Amino acid sequence: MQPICVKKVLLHIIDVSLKTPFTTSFGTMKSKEVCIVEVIDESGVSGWGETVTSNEPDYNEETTYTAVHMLKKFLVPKILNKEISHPKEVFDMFSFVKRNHMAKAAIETAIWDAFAKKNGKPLHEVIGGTKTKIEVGKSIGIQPTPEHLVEKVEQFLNEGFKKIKVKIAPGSDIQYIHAVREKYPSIPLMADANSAYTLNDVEHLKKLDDYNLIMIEQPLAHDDIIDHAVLQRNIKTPICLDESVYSYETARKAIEFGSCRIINIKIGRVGGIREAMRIHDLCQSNNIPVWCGGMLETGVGRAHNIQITTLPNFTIPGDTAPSQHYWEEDIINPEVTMNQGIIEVPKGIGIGYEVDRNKLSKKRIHLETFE
Ligand code: OSB
Ligand code: MG
Repeated sequence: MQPICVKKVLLHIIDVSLKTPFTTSFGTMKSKEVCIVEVIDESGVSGWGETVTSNEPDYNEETTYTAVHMLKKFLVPKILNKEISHPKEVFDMFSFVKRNHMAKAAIETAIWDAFAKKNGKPLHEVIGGTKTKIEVGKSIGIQPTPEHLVEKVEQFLNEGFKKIKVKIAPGSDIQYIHAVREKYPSIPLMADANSAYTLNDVEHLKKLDDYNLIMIEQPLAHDDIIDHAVLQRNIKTPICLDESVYSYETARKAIEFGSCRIINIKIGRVGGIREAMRIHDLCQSNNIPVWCGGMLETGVGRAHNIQITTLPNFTIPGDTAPSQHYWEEDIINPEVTMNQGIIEVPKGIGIGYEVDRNKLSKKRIHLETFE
């Protein structure tokens, strides 16, 4: 495979508004600024990545502007004009920067895209993914009442989604899950707490064991694996970790400790495709199923999510819903579409979707160029 040398990097900071505000245990998001990273190599090929951050440091410590700062000051200078023989080297090139995984992943994923395009291959082929279709679930934010939630669940089941994920928080949990289960006793159903509980809530969380959930995602602190291991010994529902598995090492420790039985892999949270693949392989050899989480991405981040989900141990439907669920108009062509809960993996080179430069520039509030 041909190496790649990035000659130019563009940071397109765009402002996007969700069609429907999304409420989690940490708040409601209506719109956000994100940074779309474009890398251009010496032959003029563009590769694309996305910071998957939002305006607030509420999911983890990063925000769009901390990511932009890290990119400008440290990450872009590190890769500019360097010959990179394979994008799997980029993760280690960034090891001089602690954490800031979403900033790193934004540019690392762009380099993977450019490398795949330069070598005339779809990205999933470069990473060894084999699926041609992927199954999709729907993540539903906290609703005003359980009745509102049941209505949404009905709508999404009718659209064909293969899994329903319900956001929960203290005060909006058992009664919501109860209402959904009463109407739908056997659908694949799970809850995501986004770190809203503590070990003081063990007795309360035990009540979820009555609802045959496929998992509860990140019930305890965003950076914890110890208390999760204690909780897992006390509840039957499998725990899935999201926030607190931010690296291969945290995945290894969580598995060894028994802190979870399932892992949600997000490319941004772990610092890029290379690390996401290592976590995928580790989970596979430990019989820990994985699925691809979402961060309400635009089409660029979503396209990468689709590509990584082609790896074989992504056996649970991911949160990679179609573009029209998030945006009036996405920034890629074609938009991501779904048929009865299935997305066809695009056959085109790189991420398989084209960035629409008109739509990108309409939403752009700031552009920075480095060469
Ligand atoms: O915890 O998975 C999460 C959205 C923003 C931040 C964190 C999470 C989420 C979602 C939405 O659940 C997933 C999506 O549809 O993109
Ligand atoms: Mg989550």
